[in-house]
Amino acid sequence: MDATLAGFEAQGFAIVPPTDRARLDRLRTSVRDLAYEILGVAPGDHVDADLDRLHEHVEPGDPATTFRLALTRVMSEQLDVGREVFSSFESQLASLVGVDVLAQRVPNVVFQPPGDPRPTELHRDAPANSPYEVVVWLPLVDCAGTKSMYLLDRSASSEVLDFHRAHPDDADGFQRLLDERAVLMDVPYGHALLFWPGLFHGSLVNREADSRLSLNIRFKHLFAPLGMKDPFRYFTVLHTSPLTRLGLAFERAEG
Ligand SMILES: O=C(O)CCC(=O)C(=O)O
Ligand SMILES: [Fe+2]
Repeated sequence: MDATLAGFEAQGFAIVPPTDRARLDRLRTSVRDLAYEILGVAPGDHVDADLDRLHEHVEPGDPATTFRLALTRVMSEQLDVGREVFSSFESQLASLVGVDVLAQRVPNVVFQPPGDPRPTELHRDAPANSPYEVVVWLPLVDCAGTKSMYLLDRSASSEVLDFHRAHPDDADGFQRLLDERAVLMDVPYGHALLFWPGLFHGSLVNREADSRLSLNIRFKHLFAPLGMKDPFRYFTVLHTSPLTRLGLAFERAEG
């Protein structure tokens, strides 16, 4: 197994460097180009600064949401984000989901300009998503503090769930426990946070000086149990092994 995944099973997450940094850099530059095309602004010479300063061209609130949705659409039309992300982190992702891989068809784009009033509420992705998926949370700028996302590791996620089940009406106690256990992830650009969908996570209002632009996209083994999402709309087949292709052809022929 890839050594950078040490701790993934115990904690439910790992922050890992890419297998192919050049590929990740090309993806980020393409996203910057598409973002600036949507805004009708000429990009500068530094991709980091262009993305960190997106808030200079987009207001928080509704305009930020409109921009995010437009960027999601052009990215899914013009880029093969699933393939680029999988290849950029291939050594870790193949260790987790194997070589018969489904990729989320349309990645989620998160844009959090400073002060944006709509952070991500506390949630966990499973059971709506399958607990056999891995989430790749990919910052396109350096993310730390309130510009990032908070996560509760495996034991903290179990603890808050147990607390909620034992004291369903104690909202203050729940919030106190959450504040104690949630950790804002420090994920510099050039890394990805890989996490298991059973972990609780969310974000706060971005109180830092710069914008957050991040993607999140899920991968699973073709034959692992599904969650509640329609597999044919939500996922696309990214890769199959020669053996799997023989098996699928056999099943089709045997009807
Ligand atoms: O980036 C965020 O604020 C939330 C992302 C999220 O919920 C996810 O990746 O599953
Ligand atoms: Fe999530």
